[in-house]
Amino acid sequence: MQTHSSAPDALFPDSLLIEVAWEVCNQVGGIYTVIRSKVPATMPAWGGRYCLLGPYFPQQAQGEFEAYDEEQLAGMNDPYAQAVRTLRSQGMDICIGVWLVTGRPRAVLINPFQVYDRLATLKSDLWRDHQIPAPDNDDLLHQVIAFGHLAQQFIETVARQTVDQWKVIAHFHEWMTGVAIPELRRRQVPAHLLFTTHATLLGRYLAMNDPNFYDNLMLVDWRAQARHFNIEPAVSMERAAAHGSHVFTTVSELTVRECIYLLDRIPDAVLPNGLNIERFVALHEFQNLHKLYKDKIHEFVMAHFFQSYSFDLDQTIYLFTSGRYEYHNKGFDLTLEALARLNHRLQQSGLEGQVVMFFITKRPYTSINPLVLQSRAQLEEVRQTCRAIEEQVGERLFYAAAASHDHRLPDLDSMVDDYWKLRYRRGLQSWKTSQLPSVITHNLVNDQDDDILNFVRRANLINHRHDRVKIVYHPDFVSTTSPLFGMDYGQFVRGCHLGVFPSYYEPWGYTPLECVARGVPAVTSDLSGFGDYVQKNVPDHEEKGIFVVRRQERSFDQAAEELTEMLWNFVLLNRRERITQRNRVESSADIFDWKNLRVYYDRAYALALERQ
Ligand code: G6P
Ligand code: 1S3
Repeated sequence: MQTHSSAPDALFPDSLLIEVAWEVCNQVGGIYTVIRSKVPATMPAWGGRYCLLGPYFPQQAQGEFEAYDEEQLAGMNDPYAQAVRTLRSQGMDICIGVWLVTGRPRAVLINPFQVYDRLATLKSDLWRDHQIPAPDNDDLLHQVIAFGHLAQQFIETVARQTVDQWKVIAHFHEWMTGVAIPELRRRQVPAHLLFTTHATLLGRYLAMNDPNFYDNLMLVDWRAQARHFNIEPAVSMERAAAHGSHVFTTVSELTVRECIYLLDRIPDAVLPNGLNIERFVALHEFQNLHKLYKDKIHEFVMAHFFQSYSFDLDQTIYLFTSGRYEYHNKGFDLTLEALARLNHRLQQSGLEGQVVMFFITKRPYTSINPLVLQSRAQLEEVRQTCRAIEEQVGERLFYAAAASHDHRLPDLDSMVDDYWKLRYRRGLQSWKTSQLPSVITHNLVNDQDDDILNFVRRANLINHRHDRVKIVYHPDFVSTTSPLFGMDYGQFVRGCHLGVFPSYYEPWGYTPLECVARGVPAVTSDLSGFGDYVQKNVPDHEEKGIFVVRRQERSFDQAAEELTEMLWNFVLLNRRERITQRNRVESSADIFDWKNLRVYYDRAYALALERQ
């Protein structure tokens, strides 16, 4: 890469782009999705001029990062390889290679622990030069400070070595990497710096603790609150990054307000999050997958409920919510309230059918509930017996048919050996129980203080036979290795009918978008960045299966009633209507493809190039 880029899609052909994130080759949460899913849309525009930068954690990087060996590195002539060689010659532990994700971008990873012996100096420099305090015993902050220092050195090396040839854009995500920004400015490094915050630290804490968060936002004394929550160092880093960057951005209009009042800088731009939307060539393909994975969910439901009582699976609707366990912020409280109301309405209505609601989240647990596991094993035993009987009857019926003279169906019962009849009866006898199906699938470390469990106990929504809304609380993420579902999260989403995410605090919120990308309708709220974006930019979004609960300036009760109404209307749809709706959802997903949303990033880069 000696000359400036001439690729047909190339943007800013005289610039390099370094995107810095804690989650490069290191999956922690939503920012991993942003960075990773954006790569396929970024590479055509930037190609070899694009480089990701993140901390090196061998456990995490293993399997998704392939480092270049010495020989490969020696033969490379681009600015990133040159900078890595320079820094290595100075003793830095830094590697360059390929992130093994779709698009295969270049990545540079730096081990933060290599400067731990100099932490005291790094911390006192941070305080002296930028008034950022750092505590003694916080390992995450130590990693952040160490990585920030090393990232600053890498970017400075690239920028100074290429100053005559390239303009360098360095784009930092979240405060953990943004801590490098103030020092890059102090040292007047010739680079154009962007900082994107994906939430404000204080915003998240306040929203969790203040029921009137949005009303009180204007009045927050940031330092006093940061001290109150014991997060002053991290908040100071976030503020320094926001103020030090040439272009400051966030992910939604909602977070803009937080930035103004909690970080004291108006963002220059909003960069909404997208996905790499992959569509099947044949439309019916994703509908077939829905059926396939719904059948797997049916298996779980049979094992979980039919031990106590049965219902018609063909008339059962699967709803789910998922996300980190932030009971109030993620809207679990509102969802439960609406489910209780829906249950009541369905009971009164005389309509057929069931609703099963899954809460998929993560809580400390000791084990999977042994009774839940046992039920699954016993049902499997019943299935084996049924298969053996099926085989025996099949063989004998075939023989009887061939030998038959009167063409009449013989007595099938007489074709089953007593052994299998007994085994069938015993299997069912030992499986069936009079106990209610458990709400939760695992034994929690703290069952008594769990908000979801306390709600269902209070509301008596505990899977009675007569309840028309049943609850399954799975306090672990769904994965292929999970013995209860045995499928990955994406497959589980496909098998459900509706995702429910009426968050109270959600800067963006990928969960409803992940539903839409798979053709599954979803509920979001106007207090989530995604919902707010949909309301403003997607006409007829309800037609397209994206439902936005209005929570801004509305009481909990009003929002719960609106959500109940939405769920009720959904439950009333017949199969044909659901299939049509899924088709519409799936075809609207393109709006959120990075190919369409990358333009927001491009504009921010253009603005950064104008500023220095
Ligand atoms: C998909 C399948 C159909 C199936 C339907 C069930 O569309 O292609 O074969 O009947 O799903 O839809 P439902 O909304 O009832 O799960
Ligand atoms: C943040 O992750 P979170 O779940 O802590 O960033 C995500 C990506 O921008 C965003 O979707 C989410 O709302 C934020 O909260």
